[in-house]
Amino acid sequence: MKNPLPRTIFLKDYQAPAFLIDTTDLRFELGEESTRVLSRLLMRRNPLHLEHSAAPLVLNGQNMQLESLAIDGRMLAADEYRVDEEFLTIFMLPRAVDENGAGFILECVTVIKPQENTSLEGLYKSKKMFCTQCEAEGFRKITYYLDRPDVMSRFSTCVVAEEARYPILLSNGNAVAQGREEDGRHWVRWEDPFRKPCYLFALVAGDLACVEDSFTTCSGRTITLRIFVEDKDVDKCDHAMLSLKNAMAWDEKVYGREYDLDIFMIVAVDDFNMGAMENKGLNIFNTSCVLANPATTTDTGFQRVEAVVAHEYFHNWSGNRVTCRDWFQLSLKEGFTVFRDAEFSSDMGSRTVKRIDDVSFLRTAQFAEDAGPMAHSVRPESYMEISNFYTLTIYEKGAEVVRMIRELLGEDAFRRGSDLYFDRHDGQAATTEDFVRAMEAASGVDLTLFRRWYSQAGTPQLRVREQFDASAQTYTLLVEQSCPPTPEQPEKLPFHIPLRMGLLDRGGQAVALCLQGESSPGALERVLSVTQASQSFVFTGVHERPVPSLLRGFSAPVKLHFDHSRDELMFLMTHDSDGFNRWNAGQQLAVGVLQELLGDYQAGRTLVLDQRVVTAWDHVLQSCIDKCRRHQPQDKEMVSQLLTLPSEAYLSELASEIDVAGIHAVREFVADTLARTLAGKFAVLHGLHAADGVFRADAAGIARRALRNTCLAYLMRTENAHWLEVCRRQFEDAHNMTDVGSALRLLVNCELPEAAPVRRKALQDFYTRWQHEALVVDQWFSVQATSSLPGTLDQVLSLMQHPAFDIRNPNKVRALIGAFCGQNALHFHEISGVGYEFLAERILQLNVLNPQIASRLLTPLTRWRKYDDTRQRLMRVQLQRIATEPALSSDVYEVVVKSLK
Ligand code: B3K
Ligand code: ZN
Repeated sequence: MKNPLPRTIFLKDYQAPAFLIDTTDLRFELGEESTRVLSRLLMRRNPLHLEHSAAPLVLNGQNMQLESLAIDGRMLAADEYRVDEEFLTIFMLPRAVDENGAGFILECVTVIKPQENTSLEGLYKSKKMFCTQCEAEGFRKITYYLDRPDVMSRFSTCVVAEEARYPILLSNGNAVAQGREEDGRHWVRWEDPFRKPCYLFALVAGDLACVEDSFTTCSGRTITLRIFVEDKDVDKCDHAMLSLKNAMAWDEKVYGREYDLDIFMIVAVDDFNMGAMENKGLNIFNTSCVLANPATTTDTGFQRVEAVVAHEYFHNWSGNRVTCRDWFQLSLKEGFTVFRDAEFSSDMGSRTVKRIDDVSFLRTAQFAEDAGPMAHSVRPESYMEISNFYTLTIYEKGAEVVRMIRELLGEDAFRRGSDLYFDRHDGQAATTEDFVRAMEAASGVDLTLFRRWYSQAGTPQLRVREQFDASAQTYTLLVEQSCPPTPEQPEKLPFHIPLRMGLLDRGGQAVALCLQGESSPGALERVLSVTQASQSFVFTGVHERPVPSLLRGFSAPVKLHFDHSRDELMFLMTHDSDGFNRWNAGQQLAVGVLQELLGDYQAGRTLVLDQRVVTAWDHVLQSCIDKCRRHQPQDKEMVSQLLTLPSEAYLSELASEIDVAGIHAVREFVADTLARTLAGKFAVLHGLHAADGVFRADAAGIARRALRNTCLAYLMRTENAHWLEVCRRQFEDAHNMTDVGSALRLLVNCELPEAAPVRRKALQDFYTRWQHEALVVDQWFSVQATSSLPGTLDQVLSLMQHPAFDIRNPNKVRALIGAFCGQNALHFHEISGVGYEFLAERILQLNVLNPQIASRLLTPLTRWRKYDDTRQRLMRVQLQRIATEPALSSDVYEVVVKSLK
């Protein structure tokens, strides 16, 4: 446990490190009781440090026992240093170190207990395997060190362990020597030729099977690729391996980045706080982000594996070769790398659907974060616990910021900018400012105002109005921007917003866009640079009032308001040349209708669905059916997206006060009405995409399953027992988890009385069949935790007693507790407050075991301001209850205190 009143760290206080570590030689003696860590550091004073030759040597270190300490071979006496909860301070250094900057060797032996480390940070055991997680500040739980990313060192690591239990011993870089000792132990020595910060250090020891392949780089080097998993999982590595090879080829082609070591390893572990970690040459992954086969993994699961494998691989350049100067720069590597992996996924599958998925996620979850008590900018000014800043803002909004730079620069200049950035900063610890400067230098584009995206939090609002002057043949867009206050930032300056847009004439054709004062004929699409609080763009030569298509491809992470009529939205749904905006028009149509219905619902009026929604959905169905019959190509995954109503989470984010039950009720009403009215066409489309017995993991296969299951979900709403039977058969007969899981989800949420026994049997059979596959059991937990039927909390409570549940395993916690509290608004926000009490109890329990997981789980409670008075009070009571706990981790403390402010 850390200091109960954590310090706030400020970006403005950044100072270069007082010491440097040129080389780091480590020896790990792994044992069943404890582990000894011998460290030998070649250090010297940093000539760039302000207080050169005065500062004492202060090393970070926590939860460890110091066995011995020596400088240049001389053991230090107890009065020559001080050890406290967080630091090892050495007062006197040899004279030559202070007088002429000479190097010295610091040797230190510490003892740690990985077996007792439930925080899953530092060195810990997952099942029978030793593994590490050092980012951000886990290395200090392994040995005393300068645990900060701007201290880069050359590492060598000797891992020693009992050979029978731990035949595989891994660390970063290349294995350079190995041997056996007489007592049954063996050892392997690894050397990493690249300097790196300690957060990229990794070690693994275990009894693991290995799947091996190779990749030949653009310069002809052969790289050995190894994925280490438990023996039973070797049949689930093909997809990760293929994704890795695709990612390696893509990074060469799109960014000119070649892999640098001779070996690249991935290890899968069961107990892991996040998705994966990009340690140099030795990525460590949550099993959920590596293992995939059709029987156990949904299509979404496959896509996640591909994205995460690529993301971690891409970090080798954007993160490892060029790393972060300090943790305020986290988005330098995360935002850029998320952008890179999103582009990769777009190239591997449907670009439009990938964008739709990403924007949906951003607009619900990141916008909510930006409007909540933990809102922070992409480059935060301060933090108490850095683990709390691995957020959607740093990752997802950070990626949007990079995407906007590309919008403003264009593809070619962006690539020149990224080349320059890698060139200039290879081997360095850099800042977001370095990144922006390289982009400016390579393009000549001035990003002065654009930099505000890094320093200002909150989601900008863009209000756009139009004016058409028939006599002058001008069409004007009046753009106004503002940004709501966020903690510590009451006022905001205007952002530099790239607004990609086009105009459609009444026939649906693109209008040439010629801005006043320009002479060229005008492109059919352009990116307007919005930089002021209020600004007009006048287009000339416009003969009739056009329909504007704004923010194409979601060119900036803003909330756009434009008063499109419902008829115009329907027009855009069919005619917009931008796929994202076609989808978005349908969503906006549905949002408007749903919001209106919510007003009716709250006023007790009868609900009547605007016929235009039915017409729009009918049109999507019919044109898909027509194209299928004529065997015309179409993006069917996109069709399935077009048929999906805005989520309750998105509607909640848009609401000023969230009416959980009302939102649920009106969305159900619209979905039920669409299902009833269009049942015939849903049935035809379902029939056209019936399972054909062949499983294809490619884009066409994924789209086919998505469409089939979207149709089935509507058909299940028709309360026709036939579809219940179809669903039951799909559950029993399908051989892939996408179809099995979708059917199970539908059964679990089906309100028909005759569904109850089918549901019970399905859940039972599913568990019996998959009890030995932890990741499938996670799906079983989460499908039950997210059920909208009554009694779900009781079910969750009883599942917590299930032998398969383990509160120490983050995947299980996320699948059951996280899913209930974060994805089941209807039950979590039940008006008695039992959901809130349930969560507070889990937080207190996890605060001790795993503070990072506890703090993440807290999110739904922190959003109390968005609810009615009764719920606000109940949520705050639980937050206060957590706040009074005496031994709060810094992770939970920071979130609780900030959300109560
Ligand atoms: N860089 C890691 C995240 C580490 C989180 C530490 N609390 C994974 C990633 O973003 O690739
Ligand atoms: Zn990352």
